[in-house]
Amino acid sequence: MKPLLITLLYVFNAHTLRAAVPGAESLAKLIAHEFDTNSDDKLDQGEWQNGISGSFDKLDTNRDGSIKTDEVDALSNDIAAEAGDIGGVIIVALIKQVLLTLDTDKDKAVSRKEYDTLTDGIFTKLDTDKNSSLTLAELSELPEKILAK
Ligand SMILES: [Ca+2]
Ligand SMILES: [Ca+2]
Ligand SMILES: [Ca+2]
Repeated sequence: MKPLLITLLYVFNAHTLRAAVPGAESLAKLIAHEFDTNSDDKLDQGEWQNGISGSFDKLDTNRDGSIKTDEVDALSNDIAAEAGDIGGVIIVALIKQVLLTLDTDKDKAVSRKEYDTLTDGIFTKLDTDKNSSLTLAELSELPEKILAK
């Protein structure tokens, strides 16, 4: 009896974790809104690359060539204006979490080079149906796919 219950709990937990990275959908909408230059509700590889590249400059508010978490905090108001107050808080937390995983040399700042790893592998990883474009649903997997690394 006990092992079965534990197994069920484990499966349930694993499922819940998988399904709910808080803010993932709001973040996906924000990214789509920023990156989707031809407004077809999908991101092709070019839109993704330009978007990622442009978002580095946006996040690097003091223009010193690296992103620190307090720079993300400084964008809280802008993000909240886009996603609502609660959505904003969750998205800011999520972006910081993603940035931490990109900081491979652990100097508490994300350099352009570290950030660029988002461009290279992630598009392919997110494009689950391999049609070279990302839907909102595919984009919602972003935090999970990065954080699960
Ligand atoms: Ca598009
Ligand atoms: Ca770093
Ligand atoms: Ca796709």
